[in-house]
Amino acid sequence: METWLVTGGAGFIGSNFIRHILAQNMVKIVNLDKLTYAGNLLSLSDITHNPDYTFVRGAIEDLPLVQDLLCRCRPATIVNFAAESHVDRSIDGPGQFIQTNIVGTFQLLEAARAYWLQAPPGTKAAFRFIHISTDEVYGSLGSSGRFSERSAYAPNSPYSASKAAADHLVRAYHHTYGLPVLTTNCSNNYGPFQFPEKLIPLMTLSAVAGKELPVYGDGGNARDWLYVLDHCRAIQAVLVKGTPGQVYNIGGGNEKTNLEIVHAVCDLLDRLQPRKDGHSYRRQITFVQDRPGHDRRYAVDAGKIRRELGWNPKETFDLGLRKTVEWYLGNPNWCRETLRGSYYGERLGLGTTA
Ligand code: NAD
Ligand code: TDX
Repeated sequence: METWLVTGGAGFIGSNFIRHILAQNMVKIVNLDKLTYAGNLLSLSDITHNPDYTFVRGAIEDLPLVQDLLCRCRPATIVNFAAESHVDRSIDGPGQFIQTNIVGTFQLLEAARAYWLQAPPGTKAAFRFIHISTDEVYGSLGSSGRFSERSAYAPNSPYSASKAAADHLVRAYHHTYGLPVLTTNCSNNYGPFQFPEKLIPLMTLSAVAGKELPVYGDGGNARDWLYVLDHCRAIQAVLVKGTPGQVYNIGGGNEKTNLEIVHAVCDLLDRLQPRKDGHSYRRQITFVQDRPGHDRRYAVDAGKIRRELGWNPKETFDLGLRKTVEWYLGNPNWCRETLRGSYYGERLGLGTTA
């Protein structure tokens, strides 16, 4: 059985990806994660004792550690999820985003290059480095159009700029050294195990806690939402069938304004766990100061991955959102433990802290 090294596997998408892959009983997974506030081993508690799974605590920018790990586990593939991922936090403190997303990706590429160069011919030919990135690198759209793989990079937040820099490094390692890399640029994910600082889990938990539901600006900013398992399936398709050096955009074709999302969450909660006073959770919606530099609209053209790799999203938004909201209601222990000591639903990203 071959081994895949997954970085950032204790986070939202990484933990879903590891569970999805291990269920297929065809590879061993080594998960390298620093366990920042966003990483939580509880998200993997059901697979901790799986003999095909190993956890290593460490940072992707720790070159000696990564070199040693590659030497010991001889992975066929590296999947790089590790990142600082929250736009609001990047506005308050960009430094960690530069460190992890840029320097970290660079160090991981360096370790991968050295490992790949001295690998035996069979391993060398089959090796893949897959870098998980975001549609936010393309900047903001007007009222029409979608991002394709040919769209120019125009990142607007420190988060998206750091992801863009990492994407360029990954690209350069293919162009210059021939490292067999693949990059995916995906739209907003939703689903179980997402840290409750992001829109959907934050609104769900704040609503049932009787708190305000802070909608930035006029609530008209639009995102293209994709269920996390559909993203995981897309990544696997890129790993198995993608062409090294290529970029694949991934999106749900499911564009919604933030206000539509918050309304949908409130309406679901009205059915699943009605407020005691009989009013709708929509009463708790509050329009608050906008996010600085807030991108107005993202929409992804996923035609290339559909055509070339045969991937299509399987989840409908209505069912995916219902599963997600039910999961948060049904896992109060995970929510409590994940948030403990690190985040209490407070407003982030006004850029007022230095
Ligand atoms: P997340 O914040 O939930 O998880 C990130 C994980 O990386 C955490 O477990 C954290 O502990 C770990 N980590 C952070 N710094 C590290 C370091 N230096 N070394 C090792 N591990 C480190 O993020 P996510 O939402 O799961 O996103 C995963 C990846 O997918 C990111 O690269 C992100 O940019 C990208 N992405 C996310 C979305 C989305 O909607 N969430 C969409 C497109 C792309
Ligand atoms: O309280 C809120 N109120 C609100 O109106 C929060 C937390 C967010 N918003 C808005 C801002 C965005 O327009 O909702 C939208 C979604 O916000 P986030 O959940 O913070 O996600 P976003 O900024 O779109 O970025 C996400 O998708 C792309 C991920 O965090 C990134 O890692 C990914 O690359």
